[in-house]
Amino acid sequence: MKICIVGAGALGSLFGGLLARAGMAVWLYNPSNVAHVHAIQRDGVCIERDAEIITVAVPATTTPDALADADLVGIFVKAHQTGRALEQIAPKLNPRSWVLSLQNGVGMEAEILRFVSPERFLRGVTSQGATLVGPGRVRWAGVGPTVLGRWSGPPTPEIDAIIALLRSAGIETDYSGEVERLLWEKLLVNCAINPLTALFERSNGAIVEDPQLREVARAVVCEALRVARAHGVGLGELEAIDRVETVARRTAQNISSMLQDVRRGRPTEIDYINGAVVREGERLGIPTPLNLLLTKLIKERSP
Ligand code: KPL
Repeated sequence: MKICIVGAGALGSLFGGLLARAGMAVWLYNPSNVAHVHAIQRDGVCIERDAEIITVAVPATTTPDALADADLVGIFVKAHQTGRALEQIAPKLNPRSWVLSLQNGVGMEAEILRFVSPERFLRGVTSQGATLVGPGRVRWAGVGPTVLGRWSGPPTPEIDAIIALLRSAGIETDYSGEVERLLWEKLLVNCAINPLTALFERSNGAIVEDPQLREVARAVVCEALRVARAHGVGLGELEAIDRVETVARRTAQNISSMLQDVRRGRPTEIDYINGAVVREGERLGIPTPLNLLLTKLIKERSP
């Protein structure tokens, strides 16, 4: 199976590197971070985990040609870059390829579905934590489950094969028939961890270690949960809080993707995370003042 990773940044390079290490034919595509691509071409992807360093040779490229005969295309660009990335790859995209998005947030699916049939679209979530620490170098800062489902249609043996190959690469992966619920459950995690770690410049562990941040995070989760219930999330408040805090503990050393973006002066995914909760809350008539406040504060801090 040939796999092409679109948007090989921290998480994309981690997934691509692990799949290549397990013997898959993987291509990493990143048209904007040329230094990262050149470092991978020269030295391979370097995955740092605690004291261990895994170096894997993977072809990397700034052009989308490798997509033409890919069996699986992984979309790892930031949520707000989805439309542009899909426009760039569309001429090369093979209609028979499976397209998998494990992106944070909700709302970018429409951009993917402009070019990909809903039957070939796999959407999921991952709690793996990764940070780009330099060109070609990724810190694998947290291990967590990956769950994916088919946007439209029943599971197929091909999807089972994709899950099996992710597992064989050491990426714990399961299938879900309830993609929307899955996305909103993960959104609860990102709603609390991402903006608070970005605003207070803390690693994920602060969400459980700092009593004040913990209290605010819990209030943000409970507020977002009222909106998430309309999307199939059946968790009680304590369960939702527990999910968020478990991820914060498991990725305690990780710098959230939003803090990484703020530090680099890049746009964040806030419109697809807390901003999505606010928009859905407005539509449903559910007030979301905390999520609105966090959205505004993050926008003050990023371009
Ligand atoms: O998804 C993440 C992110 O940083 O965007 C978590 C799970 C919070 C890991 O850092």
